[in-house]
Amino acid sequence: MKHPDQWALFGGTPSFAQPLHVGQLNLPQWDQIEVTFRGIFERQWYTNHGPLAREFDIAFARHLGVKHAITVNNGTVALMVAARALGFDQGEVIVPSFTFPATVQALSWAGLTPIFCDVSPETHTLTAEQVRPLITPSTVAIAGVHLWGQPCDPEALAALAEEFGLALLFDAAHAVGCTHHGRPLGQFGDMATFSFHATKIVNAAEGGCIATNDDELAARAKTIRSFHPGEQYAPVDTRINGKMSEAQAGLALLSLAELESNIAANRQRHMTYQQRLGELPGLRLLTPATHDTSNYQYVTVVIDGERAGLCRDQLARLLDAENIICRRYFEPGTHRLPPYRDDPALRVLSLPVTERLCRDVLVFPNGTPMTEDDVSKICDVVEALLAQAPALRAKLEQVA
Ligand code: T4K
Repeated sequence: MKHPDQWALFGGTPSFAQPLHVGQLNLPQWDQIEVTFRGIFERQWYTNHGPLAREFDIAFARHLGVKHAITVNNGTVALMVAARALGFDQGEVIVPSFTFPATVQALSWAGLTPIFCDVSPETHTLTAEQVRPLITPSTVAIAGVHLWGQPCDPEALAALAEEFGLALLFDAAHAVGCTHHGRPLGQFGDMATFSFHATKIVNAAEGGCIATNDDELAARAKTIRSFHPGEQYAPVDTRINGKMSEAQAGLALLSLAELESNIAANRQRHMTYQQRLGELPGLRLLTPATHDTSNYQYVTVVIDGERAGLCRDQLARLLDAENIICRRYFEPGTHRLPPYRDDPALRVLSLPVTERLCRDVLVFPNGTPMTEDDVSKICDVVEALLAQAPALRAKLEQVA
């Protein structure tokens, strides 16, 4: 084991020669990419609802078991299009702050007013009990997030939405390949949106999708997604260029074909993390409930600084220097970011679980390029750092 002076933050050699980033990229084989891209160049058809984009719409709808999958150019645009497709010009939407800012900003972009709600400390998602007291006559929708691929109380929120006549939207950006009681998460709510960003389990470099079983919502979303005259399926006021390109769709199709094997490999690494880090005092790794399945892309650890000996920020700083590039998702909470933090009403907002998670959550690297040895080595480093916590705390104060 390294002596406290030998850690990279204090001048030693980093444990990894190259940075190991949180979002390890799940990439298909180069020869498959070459064949797909040759086809695009030969057809000379690069975008505007080309054959690969149409094929991916069908393939992803089949994968989710929904009637419509409307693919777009990223997960943020998927949220924007879905929020517009709900058809409200104004109104309040209950949404978590503990999420990527895109979830909330998309609602604002659509003219809706986000009402921030706290989340469950166990799942990091909204619950019906937390949402109910925030419903007012101005509420038009609930926007839950299946954060880290964890189901966001789908049945209870659906019942609540029905009771009050509200729309229910799920941001499922993290949830490709995740199920709840055997059903893909894209099947819950009026609409669910997905991301195929490079760091996601299905990687189209950039990409997104709106999934729905509702023909009317699908017609509106498809029309909003494109200015193309052949793509008018419903009367809408505003449209946007949200089309998925052929290059994105080609990558998405290849990546979707590898989904199951990527999940299996992620799961194996996740288990190693769980066995090693889950045993350490003060560390809690999020794992799916027995009736759920995950894509295991996110290795999310909640750190109790008192019990662990090092708080999240101290550990992240030491790991960073070792070239283990974890991320403090999602800090600060969206309610503490512009434009929301400048809203006087939000200054008194109390979101205790959100504040704690923003302070304590650290997401570790995972994804296909990583080996089991990488994971073991990361766990060795974490274990060794925590074992030396008192000495390292003192040293950290000196380099502050
Ligand atoms: N809803 C939720 C709940 C989301 O988490 C997201 C996005 C969205 C909606 C919106 O979906 P998109 O519009 O993005 O499709 C990253 C991703 O950019 C973002 O997609 C994701 N969530 C978020 C959780 O993570 P950043 O700001 O952390 O990205 P970045 O560039 O720092 O990348 C993370 C790490 O991945 C880097 O340290 C290095 C590595 N990386 C990244 C890229 C882009 C690579 O190795 N190669 C690459 O090409 O947001």
